[in-house]
Amino acid sequence: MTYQYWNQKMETLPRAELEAYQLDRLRAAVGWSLRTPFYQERLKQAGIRSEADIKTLADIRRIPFTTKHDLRNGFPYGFLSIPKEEVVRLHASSGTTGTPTTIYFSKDDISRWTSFVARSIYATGCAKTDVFQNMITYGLFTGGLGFHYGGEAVGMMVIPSGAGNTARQFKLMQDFGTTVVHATPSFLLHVEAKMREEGVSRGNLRLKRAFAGAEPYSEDTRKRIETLLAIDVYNSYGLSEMNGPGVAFECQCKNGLHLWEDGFIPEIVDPDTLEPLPDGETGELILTCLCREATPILRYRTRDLSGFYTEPCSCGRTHRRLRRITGRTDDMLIINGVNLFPSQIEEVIMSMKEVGNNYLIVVEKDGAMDRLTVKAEVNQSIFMDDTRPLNALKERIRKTLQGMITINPRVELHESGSLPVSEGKAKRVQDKRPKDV
Ligand code: DLL
Repeated sequence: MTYQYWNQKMETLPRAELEAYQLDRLRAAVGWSLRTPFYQERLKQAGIRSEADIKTLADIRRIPFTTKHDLRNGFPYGFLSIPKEEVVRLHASSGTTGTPTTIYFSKDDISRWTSFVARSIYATGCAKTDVFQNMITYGLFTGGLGFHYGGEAVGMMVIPSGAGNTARQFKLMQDFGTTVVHATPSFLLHVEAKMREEGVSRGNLRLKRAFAGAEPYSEDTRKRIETLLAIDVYNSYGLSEMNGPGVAFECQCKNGLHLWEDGFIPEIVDPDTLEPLPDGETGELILTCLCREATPILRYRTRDLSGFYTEPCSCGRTHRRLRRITGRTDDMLIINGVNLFPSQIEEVIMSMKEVGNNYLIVVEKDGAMDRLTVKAEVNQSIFMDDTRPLNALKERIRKTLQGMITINPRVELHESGSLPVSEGKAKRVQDKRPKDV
C-alpha cells in the first residue's frame, strides 16, 4: 500500500528530532501562557518564571495540571494571552454548569489548527477531487468549522450541510456526488437506517469514506457502519480545549489514532495518583497544546481514558497511536455528540419551585440515536390530576433545558416520593446505552 502525507517531513520525523521540536514548542507555549494571569500565578508557584526554566521535555512534569474547572473559573478572558483585537474566532463547550469553557484563536492559531485537520483528512487517502459533506453541527461546536476549514485546505469541495435532516442529506449526496462524509458514529448509523426506510439506493451514491468521532464508539460499531454503508470509517478524536478535531486521527492502517505530537504533548497518568504510567498502559490522557497562542493550555486533564500502542505503525508516521477512548473519569455524558454534565440539568430543574427533591436522568438508544429523558418529582403542593399546569410545567422544563444544553429532552413529571431513592450516594443517571466499547 502506498501512503500519502500532508507534511511528510513532520509526520515521519525521527523521534529524537520530534522531541527536540516539542521542547522548542513547549518553551514557546510556556512563554505564551505566562501572559495570562492564571498561568503567571500557577507557574510562579511551581518555580517557573520564564520559558528558560523549561530545560528538558521532562520539565513538563513541573507544570501543574489544568482542569475544566480552572477554565470555567477563568471565564471569559482569564486564559486569553493576546490582545482582544488579535482574536479572530472563539469556540465554546459545556462546562459542568451553565458557564461554558471558551477558547480563542488568533489568525495563526486557525491556520495551525486547519493544517492539523487537513493532515488528518489527507492521511485517510482524500484528494482535491473528493466532495466532502460535513454532516456535523456548525456553530460554537468545533466539529463543523474545524473540518470545514481542513477540508477546504485539502482542496475538496466542502458541502456545509450541518447535522440532522436526513432527507436533505441524501438529496445533497445525490445532487453533488458526495464521496466523503463527517458525522458522529450514531448519526452515521441513523443515516443508514433512514436510507433503508426511505428507499435511497446505495448504488446512486458515490460514498467512499467517513470520519466518525466526537463520541465514543466500539470497533464493532465501526465495522457495522463500514459493512452497512460499504465505506471506510476513520476514527477522529479531539476536544475543544485542544482546538477541536485534528488532535488524533486514524491513517489508512485504521489501527489506532496518530496523535499529532508536533501540536500536542500527550501523557498517560494514573487518574487517582496523577503519576505517569508505563508506556502502553491505560490511564487518563493529559494534553499540552503547543499550537495555540491565544489560549495556551498546559497539561490539561482531558478525563478521557486511553493508552498508546507501543509498536510503530506500518504507514511510517512516527507520531504515536492512541487506542480507542474507553471511557471517562468524570460523569460527563456525550449524547449524540453533545457533551453534558448531570449538574447542568440539576441546575435547571432545581431552580423551579414546583419541582421536588428527587430527579433521574435516563439515557437510552432510540434506533441509532441517543435519547435523553429527565424525570422529576413535583412538589407535594402540586396536584397530579390537574393536567393543565403539569403540562405547562413540563413544557417550561423542556424548553429551558433545550435552551441550555441544546438537546431536546423528554420530560416526565412524577408524584412526590415516587422515584427510586438510593441509600447513600444518590444515583441520578441511568445510562442504558449498550456498553460495547
Ligand atoms: O468533540 C471535538 C471533535 C469534533 C472531535 C468532531 C471529533 C470530531 P468536545 O465537544 O470538546 O470536542 O468534546 C470532547 O468528546 O474529551 C471525548 O470525551 C469525546 N470524544 C471526542 N472524540 C472522540 C472519539 C469534540 N473519537 C470530548 N472517541 C472528548 C471517543 C471522543 N470520544
